[in-house]
Parts: sequence; structure tokens; C-alpha cells
Amino acid sequence: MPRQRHTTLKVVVTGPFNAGKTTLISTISEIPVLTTETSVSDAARERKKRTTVSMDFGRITVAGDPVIELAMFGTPGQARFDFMWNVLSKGMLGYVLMVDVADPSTWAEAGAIRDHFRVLGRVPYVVAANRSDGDDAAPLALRRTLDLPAHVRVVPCNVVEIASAKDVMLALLVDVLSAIEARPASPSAPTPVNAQVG
Ligand SMILES: Nc1nc2c(ncn2[C@@H]2O[C@H](COP(=O)(O)OP(=O)(O)O)[C@@H](O)[C@H]2O)c(=O)[nH]1
Ligand SMILES: [Mg+2]
Repeated sequence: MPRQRHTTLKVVVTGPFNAGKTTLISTISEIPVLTTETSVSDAARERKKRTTVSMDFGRITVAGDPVIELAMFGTPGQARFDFMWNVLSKGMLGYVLMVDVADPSTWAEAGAIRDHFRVLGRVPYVVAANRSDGDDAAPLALRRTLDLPAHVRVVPCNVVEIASAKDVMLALLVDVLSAIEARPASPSAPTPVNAQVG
């Protein structure tokens, strides 16, 4: 029987503090998530006690030919760690902008993070409208606030639930694969990391 082909794709999960980035990766990762957390700054302590310092790392496998392994890197949300955004975005093929759709006070910061990432990589992204709880109006308002181009998808979700978290990653994967397919074949074009046959 021929051996299956495997491809690893690097994706990033970014967004403001407390949006649900670490939760998304933890909910769907097949390996124990490597996370580096520390106490939050005083201003944020009211909301939660720990925050991601440098990154979260998790992995999920998507069956098919080739088998796709998504290597998921979660960024810190607090701006005092934003030097890590530049490091983590190297080689990414797409990203999730995670937003707490129930807390509009965080949306402007989400927009600023998206603007930062848009410069770091011209790759597809999807907006995860987390804690949506079936509310249709808030994801639409979020789309307007972020002034999203029509092709950027807003995925309403509650990433504590496995099916919902998978929806977000699959939406991103579809856009990432379309972008790879549409790319002109050029030796200098970035290729999926660790792309291998065998
Ligand atoms: N009810 C609910 N709680 C969530 C959801 N996503 C995240 N949380 C909770 O919100 C808090 C912050 O999430 P976390 O993933 O640490 O946020 P991060 O700062 O973006 O990494 C945690 O206590 C999560 O359990 C969700 O979809 N629904
Ligand atoms: Mg986190």
C-alpha cells in the first residue's frame, strides 16, 4: 500500500487578552498544549489571573490526501509581549483573529492587532467571533467595526466546544488551501513548512 503524503501547515491564533486564543488551541489539540503563562499585569488582574507570555503550541491532524497537520501557535494578547507577534508570524500560512464578540470594548484592540498582522504576512485570516451564543447581530457589528473585506469570514463560535473550535480552524484551512492553490508556482514562493512525501 502506498504511504500517505503528509503536509504540515503553520497557522497562528492571535487577538486581544482574554478572547479565547489558548482555549481554542487547547480544545482541539491532539497533543498536550505547550503553553507559557505568567501572572497578568495589574490592570488586567480583575479579568483573569494568568496570561500567555510567549506562545501556546498545539497540533491537529486533518484526514485527506495529503494528510494535513496544522501546527497552531497562539500569541500573547497583552501588548507588553507584542515582540512575540513578529517571531510567531514567521512562516505562517494564515491566522485566526480571535475576538470576544460579547465584549465590544476589546474590538478596537482586535482591529489594531489585525492591522499589525496584515503587515507581517499577506496571508488569509478568519475572524472568530467567540462567545457568540447564537447572537447574529454582534458578529455583524464586529464585521462593520473591523471594516472587513467581503472575502474575510467571521465565524460565530464558542471555542470551549470541540465542534465549534473545529469550525473555526476548518474555515481558516479552506482559505489557506485556496491561497496556496492560487499562488503562482515560483521557486521563491513560501511553501508549507515540512512539506514532505513519504
Ligand atoms: N463561556 C465561554 N468561556 C470561554 C470561551 N472561550 C474562552 N472562555 C474562557 O475565557 C477565559 C479566557 O480564555 P483564554 O483562552 O485564556 O484567553 P486568551 O487570553 O485569548 O488566551 C478562560 O477562562 C476560558 O475558559 C467560550 O467560548 N465560552
Ligand atoms: Mg492565552
